[in-house]
Amino acid sequence: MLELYQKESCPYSRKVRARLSELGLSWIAHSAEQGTKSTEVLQKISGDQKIPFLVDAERGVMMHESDDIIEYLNEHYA
Ligand SMILES: N[C@@H](CCC(=O)N[C@@H](CS)C(=O)NCC(=O)O)C(=O)O
Repeated sequence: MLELYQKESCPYSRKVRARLSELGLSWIAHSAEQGTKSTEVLQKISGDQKIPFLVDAERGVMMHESDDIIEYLNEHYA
C-alpha cells in the first residue's frame, strides 16, 4: 500500500494527491501537522519533516520531492 505524508494546505502535496487520484490508486494519507504522531514518524523515517513524502513499502521505496514522486508513480503505476 502506498502511503503519503502530506498536508491538505501544501501545494506540492496537492499535486501528488491529484496524480494518485488520477491513477485510481489506493493510498493512505498521513497528515503531517505539527506535533502529531505522523510527524514524529516522518522525522524518524525520512530524517526531516519535509512533505510530500511517499512510502511504497512493497517496493522498499521512500522519497521526497513532488516531481520525483509523480515520475515514480507514472513509471510504476500508470
Ligand atoms: N521541492 C519540494 C518542495 C516541498 C515543500 O516545500 N514542502 C513544504 C510544505 S508545502 C515543506 O515541507 N516545508 C517544510 C520543510 O521544508 O521542512 C517538492 O516539490 O516536494
